[in-house]
Amino acid sequence: MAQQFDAIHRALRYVERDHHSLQLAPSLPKLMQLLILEQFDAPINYFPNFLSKQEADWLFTQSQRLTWQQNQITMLGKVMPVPRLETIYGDSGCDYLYSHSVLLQPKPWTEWLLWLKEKIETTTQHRYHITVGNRYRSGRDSISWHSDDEPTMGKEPAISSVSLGATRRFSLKSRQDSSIQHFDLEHGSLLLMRPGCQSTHLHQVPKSTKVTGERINWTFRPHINGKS
Ligand SMILES: O=C(O)CCC(=O)C(=O)O
Repeated sequence: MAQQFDAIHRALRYVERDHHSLQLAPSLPKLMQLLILEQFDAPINYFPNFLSKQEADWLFTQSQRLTWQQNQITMLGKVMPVPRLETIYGDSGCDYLYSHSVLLQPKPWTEWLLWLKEKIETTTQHRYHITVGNRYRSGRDSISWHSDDEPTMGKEPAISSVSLGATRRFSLKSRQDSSIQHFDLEHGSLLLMRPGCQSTHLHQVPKSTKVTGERINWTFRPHINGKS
C-alpha cells in the first residue's frame, strides 16, 4: 500500500511538472495510468487488458492472414502512397471516404471480427457498423495528425480502437491549447475515443526508429447506412 502511494505521488509530481506532455508509459502501474487520465479529463478511455493474451495473439494471426492494400492519397494536389496498409470490413453500403481521396468499400464481416465488434459494443455501450484496419509493417509506417470527422459517421462519433502486435505511441493534441498527451497502446488493448474527442482533439501514430515489429489496429466506427 505504502509503495502504491509512493508511486502515485511520484506520478502526480511528474504530471504537475510536465502537464503539456503527459506520457503514459507501459511501465506505470495500470491503476496509475487510469488515475492520470481521470485527472486530465482526457476524452478517451484506455482498457489495457481488454483481450486476454491468447485472444490477442489469435486475432493478430487472423488479421495478418487477410488481404491488405496500400492505397494512394491525394494531398495538396500530390498523389502519394498511404504510409501503412489498409483494409475495411462492415455492413454493406457503408463505404468510407477519408481525406476526400481514399475510398474504402467494406468486405462482409468475418466471424471473428463480428465477435470482436460485439465484445467492444458490450464494453463501450456504443454501436458500430464498420471496422477500418491499419497495418503498420514497422516503425516506418504511421498515421499523421488528423481527426476522424467524416460525415458518414454521423455527429460526434465514438470510435473504438483495438491494438494487436507491437506497442506503438498514440498522441492526442488539444485543438484549444495545442497540449499533447502520449499513450503507449499495447497488444490486446482497447482505446475508446469518446463522442466529442474528434472535435476537440487531433491524434496520430508517429513514425518510430525504435519499433521494428508489426502492429495491426482495428478502428470500429458507426456509419449512417449501418444495418445492425
Ligand atoms: O493506429 C491507431 O491506433 C490509430 C488509427 C487512426 O488514427 C485511424 O484509423 O484514424
